[in-house]
Amino acid sequence: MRPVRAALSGVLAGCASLAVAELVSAAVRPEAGPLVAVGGAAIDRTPAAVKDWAIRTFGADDKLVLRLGILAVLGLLAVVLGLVALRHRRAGSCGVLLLGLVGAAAATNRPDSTGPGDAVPSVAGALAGALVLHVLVGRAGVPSPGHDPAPSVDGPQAPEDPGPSAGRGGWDRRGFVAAAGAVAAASAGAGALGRALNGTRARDAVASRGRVLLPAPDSPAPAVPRGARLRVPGISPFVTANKDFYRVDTALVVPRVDAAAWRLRVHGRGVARPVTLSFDDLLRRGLIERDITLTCVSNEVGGPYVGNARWIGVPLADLLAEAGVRPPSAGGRADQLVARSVDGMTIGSPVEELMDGRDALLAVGMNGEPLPFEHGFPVRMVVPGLYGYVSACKWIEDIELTSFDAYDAYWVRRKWARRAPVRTQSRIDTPRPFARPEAGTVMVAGVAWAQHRGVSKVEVRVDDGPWQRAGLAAEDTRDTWRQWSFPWRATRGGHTLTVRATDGTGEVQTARRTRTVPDGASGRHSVVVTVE
Ligand SMILES: Nc1nc2c(c(=O)[nH]1)N[C@H]1C(S)=C(S)[C@@H](COP(=O)(O)O)O[C@H]1N2
Ligand SMILES: [Mo]
Repeated sequence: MRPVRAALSGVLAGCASLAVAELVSAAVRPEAGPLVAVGGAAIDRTPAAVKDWAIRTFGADDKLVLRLGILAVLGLLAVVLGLVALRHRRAGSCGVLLLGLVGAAAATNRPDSTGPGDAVPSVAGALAGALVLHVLVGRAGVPSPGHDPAPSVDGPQAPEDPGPSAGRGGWDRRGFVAAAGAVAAASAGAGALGRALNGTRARDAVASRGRVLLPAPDSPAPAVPRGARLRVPGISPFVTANKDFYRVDTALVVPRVDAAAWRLRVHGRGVARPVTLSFDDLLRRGLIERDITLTCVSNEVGGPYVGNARWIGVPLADLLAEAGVRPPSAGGRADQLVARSVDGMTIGSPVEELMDGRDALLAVGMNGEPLPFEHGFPVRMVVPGLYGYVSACKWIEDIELTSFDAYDAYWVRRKWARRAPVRTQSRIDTPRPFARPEAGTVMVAGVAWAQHRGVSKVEVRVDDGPWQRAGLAAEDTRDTWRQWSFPWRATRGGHTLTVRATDGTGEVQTARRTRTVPDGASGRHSVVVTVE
């Protein structure tokens, strides 16, 4: 039974480590905790293909899966270290300290690290874990002479080796159980306290969001034309509700930023008048309201990472112009704007497009409420026509003007393209793949998007038949998607439905299939159904 006790000692040491680290991270920074730091480092080091696969397979649960994975690995390591400690008590504790160093290295190397202090939670946790392992393994494995008269009664036994017969009385059962129980209770207490303390920071942010009153926009969005919404069951709603809006980011813990303490700095090349703005400064600038469809470059053909919302925000181009920034075509010295978030994300956008008259926004509102935390509270960028990874920085706190030659942002360092306008795409929402509709008229319907160029036509093809024009819902703006529908006279048997869109410039959506890396998937969406 000694190995079981040793393994248990290892796991308890692991729990004590994490609990102490959580508690100490409340005093340092919640983001400096080892789980968050190691998870973040893992996300940053994951190859694009694996990340894409994770997003595809686990969707919004990808981060939960990562956390559980890290915990599983840690649990395994804890068991191994417990067993090691049984033979070499010091080596086990050294192993725990080494793991602590890994956590410390991850925490101090995070892009949002504020300095060497970020190592403290991991180091403190490791010290606690090493001590716990040392003490517990001592109790689990070594007979305590004072309590153990057994060897002399049962027969000749080496005192170093209690052996099976000495098992019952050969180790300090009561001592071990008491120590293990104390460690478990203390860990639970420290962990809970740490969580609660970390939670109070979030509470300031939640309170600040609760206090936000969005002013009425100086330039409201025109009402969505009545004909923009089709009444077809199964079609994506024209406006995506905040709770249904896709979420793609690298944040293992959603940043909770206190709007009262938030500042945005605008500086860099060609910025004649650098500024730092508070949240209230932004709200005072006069807001505009626009419907804009946002798309992720990781969206597969037919995929779910696209959504349409009504945003409220400050026109970014005006702010840049006031700071003295000129677009490259007007002699400006910077062709890239790098937006930085509170969690260290960097997103690079072309200055030319940001200032070409489109509604590039520093958004503060989404569908009539302050930005949800998941979508970037208090402020994020939204730019019509550019994929999110080159335009839509959430939790933004810094804007630096530079050049594409001088700086590669986060995703560009990971093989994604520097510039990435949204590709023309169309999606069949209904019928669903492998549906079994009845013969007769079946409504085929979905959405099509080509932000900032607009969608001028959608066509549907049944099997290898001719392309047939679908009915297009009215256009809201060329920055939003358009619903479409096609009443199909469905005949019995298996059929393949394919869709293609034409953008506002007359260009037809290509049939050429490409992967999402480096600048967005192309190709046409098909759905196979069996008509009964
Ligand atoms: N700070 C930060 N901003 C970010 C990201 C991120 O990982 N971190 N991801 C970007 C990507 S890839 C996309 S597609 C959009 C998604 O915005 P949403 O999650 O609000 O839909 O946010 C962008 N902004
Ligand atoms: Mo994205």
